[in-house]
Amino acid sequence: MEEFMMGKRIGRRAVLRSCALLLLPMSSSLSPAAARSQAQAGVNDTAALNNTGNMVTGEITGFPISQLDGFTTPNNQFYVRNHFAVPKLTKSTWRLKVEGAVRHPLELTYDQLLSLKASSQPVTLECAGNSSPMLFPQVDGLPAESYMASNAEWTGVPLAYILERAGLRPTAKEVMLEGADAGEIGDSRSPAGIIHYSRSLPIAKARQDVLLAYSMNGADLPAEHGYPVRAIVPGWYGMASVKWLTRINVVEEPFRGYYQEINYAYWQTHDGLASRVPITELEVKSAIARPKMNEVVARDADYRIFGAAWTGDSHVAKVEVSVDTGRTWSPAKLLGESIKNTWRLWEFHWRTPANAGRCTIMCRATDLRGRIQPFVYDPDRGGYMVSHVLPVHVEVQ
Ligand SMILES: Nc1nc2c(c(=O)[nH]1)N[C@H]1C(S)=C(S)[C@@H](COP(=O)(O)O)O[C@H]1N2
Ligand SMILES: [Mo]
Repeated sequence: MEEFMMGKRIGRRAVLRSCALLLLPMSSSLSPAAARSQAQAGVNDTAALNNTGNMVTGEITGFPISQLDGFTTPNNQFYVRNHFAVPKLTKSTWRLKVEGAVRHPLELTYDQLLSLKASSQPVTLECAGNSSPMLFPQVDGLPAESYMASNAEWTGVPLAYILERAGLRPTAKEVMLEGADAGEIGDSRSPAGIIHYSRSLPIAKARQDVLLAYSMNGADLPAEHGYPVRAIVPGWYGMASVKWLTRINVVEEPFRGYYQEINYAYWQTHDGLASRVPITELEVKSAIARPKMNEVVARDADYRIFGAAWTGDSHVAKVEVSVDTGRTWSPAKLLGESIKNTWRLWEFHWRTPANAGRCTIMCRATDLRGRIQPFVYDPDRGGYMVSHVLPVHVEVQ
């Protein structure tokens, strides 16, 4: 069937594509196999991503969440998710084109962007594929070491200002952001040729709080995080924050690109009709940084359980902890102040059991919109948006 659909383009590549389909029934940014080997290695594992042959060179590097100790993730620990090779861009040759349904198409240089009024804001990014290895019990524990979420202070120019200067036409519907990175994806659901990484935002979101960032924690963006300029879309999953941004295209129809509708999209069913919906806002979620999965803790001792919690377009209202496999829950202490679109650190002082044995710890966040983490995963999310309660098992000795 695959070969039939491919028409004339049957060959080695088509065969590889069929295999890839069999191996990857779910549309996940982090395939089970890739996630597993990446988590085991605990380091960059580009080879694991080449599951369709040798056409795509991506990178997945997690943040070792057990090392969480402050609000801000250092740049060299911030998780990395790239779909193609990092493009080699320079400040002097970088240009940002703004075109489409605008009155005044623009082409900005880096210096021009820097001359505009800047704003700074901490924003937590989480990849829509974060925690997807947790869906597979046989890899119990691995994601605790490799988290696809991190927090940084970003500085740049509000996208709203650029759109205002370009002058949106009344017909403008969405703002498509395109990266300089490109490649051939090579699965049966992708175009055959080379495509750029691109995502779109509704006009309202584009004008609300999106930043065209050139600085991360006070330094130039590192190459792998989008040097010299990237978008930061607060409160949305990471796929919206397009790196190596070089083109903004204001479109009059909903954008239906690969990373909009095929990848980073999921099924929603209304009235018995399932339709494909792009992933947007973050779900409410909490993570246990310590103890680590399968950590050995002393019995009858004080232990500080520590973690982070975040949500989209709201604030974390509370985090609860259970140390008895979900039977009883107690409030954790939320640390620092609540800053919108960033994670909130929390702690819970636990008196460990008097007797040795295995113990299951869970945490569960609720936001001010009343959203609470569920206990089960909705399979229509296709491996993305893994936000249900995830247990951590420890050995009491
Ligand atoms: N141009 C471009 N932008 C991109 C991506 C990409 O591959 N290319 N990956 C996206 C995804 S899926 C995520 S989760 C975030 C990751 O940002 P980070 O690598 O700085 O953590 O970037 C997003 N922006
Ligand atoms: Mo992502």
